[in-house]
Amino acid sequence: MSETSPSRHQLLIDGKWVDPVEGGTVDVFNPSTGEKLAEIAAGGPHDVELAVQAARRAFDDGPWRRMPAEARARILHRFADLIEANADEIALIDTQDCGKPYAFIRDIDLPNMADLVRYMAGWTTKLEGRTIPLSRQNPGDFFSYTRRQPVGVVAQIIPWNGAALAAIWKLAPALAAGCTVVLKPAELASLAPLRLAELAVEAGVPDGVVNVITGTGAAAGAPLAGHPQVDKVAFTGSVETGKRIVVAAASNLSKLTLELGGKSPNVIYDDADLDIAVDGVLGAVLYAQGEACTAGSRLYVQRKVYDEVQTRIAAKVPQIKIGPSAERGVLVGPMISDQHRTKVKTFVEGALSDGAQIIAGGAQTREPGYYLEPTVLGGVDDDMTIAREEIFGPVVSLMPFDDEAEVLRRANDTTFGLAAGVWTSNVGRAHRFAESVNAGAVWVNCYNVFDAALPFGGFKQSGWGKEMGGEALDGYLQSKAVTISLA
Ligand code: TXE
Repeated sequence: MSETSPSRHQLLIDGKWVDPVEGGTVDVFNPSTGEKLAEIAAGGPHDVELAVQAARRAFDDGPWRRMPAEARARILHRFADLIEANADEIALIDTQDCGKPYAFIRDIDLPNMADLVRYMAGWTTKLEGRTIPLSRQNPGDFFSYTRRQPVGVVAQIIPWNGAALAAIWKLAPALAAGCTVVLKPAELASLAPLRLAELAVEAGVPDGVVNVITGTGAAAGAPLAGHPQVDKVAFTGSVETGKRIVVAAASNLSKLTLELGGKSPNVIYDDADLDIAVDGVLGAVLYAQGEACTAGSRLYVQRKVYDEVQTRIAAKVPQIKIGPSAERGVLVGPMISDQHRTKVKTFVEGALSDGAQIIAGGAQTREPGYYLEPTVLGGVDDDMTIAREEIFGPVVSLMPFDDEAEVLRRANDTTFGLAAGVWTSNVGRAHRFAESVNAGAVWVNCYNVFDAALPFGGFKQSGWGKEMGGEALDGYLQSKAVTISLA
């Protein structure tokens, strides 16, 4: 893929690459340079219709859900092998498309993606039901058992931050369960999901099992989310769009899982190892330049070490390498778009006019590309917008606290509940925090540790259901109770 000659991409429907019925393309830009990178197909309602019909046929009449589980597992293992064999290329495509630093995609996301596909391949042969003795019948009169069966045609709508990873977090459990899929990547970053779908087909996934409709949320996402032939919608993105998806899915009462935003607290106690904690909390918010749902954007520091932590952070921020996401050693790449950069800058300006001060950085921009310097803010109150809303950029608010009860109350004073971090050498304190914080993922003396086997998903307005782990499969299976008279 060259930055000088933009690539062109079609839709994947029923195993074939096709142009959208009504034609049209969406331009895609490399956020590191601002140059046009690609043209993706502008899918619309007609294309959604064809893709859903293909997925419907593949589910109702095709071999995918009927083949021996071991055969489905083999195809998934081949898919994982292909992801590994093409890891450099997928990472390059994704970094150019979404601006997440190459090393993070290549060394963290890609291994997790291959792991997850293999992990889910392992589950295909273990989707067991139960035998259940009926409580009001004589044991010899009836035999009852449950079967776990795929939920059906699944619409998967994913965001632009770490698009390759997002696609696999969605595809792997759906395919393992035996569902068929229509995937709608974000219009800002569709290229890695398209390449992954191509690899799924190459691995032997039958026609119609994986379909990809690119295009905007309004033209492609909305008709897909509300389509009457879709049995389940799985969405990752903003809370605002998540609520629209709930309304759309409600028209058919489709099943729904949601992975939404966060405003995650990160807590440093005065007994923490500050050498580890300071690097850890910076990584927690600067990972993927803050364009991560788990970004630890509320940093609570116990008063005794507050000045020390502030001084150390202020010394480290200027040393962080910002630059083109494909460049070696870059830790902070560009924002996804100029529009998003402006949104993040506006949050910082708003905080300053609310009375916050800049401790380090300052949301300076540089050209070309959509860069934004990491910014650390002090003097932030819990009630300020900067401390309440998801910023989705490299911005962190530093706030002092005095005791355990206070910081727990403040950590939980949010509509979100995705992730939380705590840095302490006191084991009891760590466990008390983990027990009491309202978040789906809690990290102790570490942050952003993900694993194929570990369920991930939020409390409160951060979402419904889980990605990864055995629990992810629950979103793609339904249980059927069968009762046989033995009379
Ligand atoms: O997200 P959207 P956007 C947050 C983050 C960011 C803000 C806006 O704060 O600044 O959201 O980002 C599709 N029906 N997060 O606008 O709209 C859309 O095409 C069906 C946090 O990019 O949520 C894309 O494929 N689909 C989040 C997907 O939804 C629709 C990750 C996500 O886009 C649709 C992303 C509709 N009506 C953004 N409208 C996280 N926490 O991980 C849009 N889409």
